Amino acid sequence: MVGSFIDLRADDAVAPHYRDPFGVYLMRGAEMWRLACQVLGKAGGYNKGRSVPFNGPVELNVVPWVAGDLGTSLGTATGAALAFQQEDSDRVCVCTFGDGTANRGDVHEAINLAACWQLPIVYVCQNNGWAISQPVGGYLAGSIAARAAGYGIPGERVDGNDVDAVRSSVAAAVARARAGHGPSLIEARTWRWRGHWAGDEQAYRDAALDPVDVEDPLDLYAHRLLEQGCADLGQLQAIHADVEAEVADAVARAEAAPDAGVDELGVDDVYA
Ligand SMILES: Cc1ncc(C[n+]2csc(CCOP(=O)(O)OP(=O)(O)O)c2C)c(N)n1
Repeated sequence: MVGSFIDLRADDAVAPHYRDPFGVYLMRGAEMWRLACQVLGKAGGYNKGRSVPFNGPVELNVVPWVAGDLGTSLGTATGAALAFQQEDSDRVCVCTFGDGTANRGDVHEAINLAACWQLPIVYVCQNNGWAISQPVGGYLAGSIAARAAGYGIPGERVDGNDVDAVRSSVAAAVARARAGHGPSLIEARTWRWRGHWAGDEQAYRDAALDPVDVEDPLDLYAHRLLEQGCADLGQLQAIHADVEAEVADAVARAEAAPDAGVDELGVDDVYA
């Protein structure tokens, strides 16, 4: 997620997979405590505590989630790219989605249209091996990156655990889109180490089948920083402690904030 979005301009659009929006909002300057308010149904959320909690401040150019219906976000993302093309601007859209989502019809329709119209968009599939309780082998026989050939666009598979690899692959595709050469499809291979949601007991999972040669992206990057002498262990531990304190503060502040009430149920933000 970080490698996909880190190099974009503020006026570029992002259309995040549902695991990504809060990270993207933070990268684009949103306040953590207000995002926590969104999860807790508090009036202080950018969405005023309304559903869907994924929707943050609109001015950050994060394509809003209009439904929890997976695959539809590729349609809105592709629409953003069409708007950029019609404006004659050099803005681009980067869209992330899962390997399960990749099999919705909407995904094919969106990418095909973007390819025909040479829209400025980069599609990044995060293939983490799972769709809730289903292992990827049960719903995907081929390769997502290889589908690109069928659309007539560039496709690439990258190590999704390596933030630098994702970053350079997305940067090349963004440069291409910005120059008017159309969309690309990137498949970032990773692994879902935890349950589908925080309380998922994962009774369906045989941990013995977890890959042994895959490193957690955060560990991999920490090791790289240490090896390259960019940071020492003490600095990395200090960053962890700072982040933990920041998250704890944000959650405590959100918990203490007022709940959304009748004032948040008005028609403002509904009609233009
Ligand atoms: C159209 C649709 N079908 C089913 C669901 C239920 N659902 C929610 S998350 C999910 C798994 C999606 O898997 P993937 O796209 O691989 O994303 P991941 O959870 O692995 O990040 C499913 C099937 C949904 N939200 N929308």
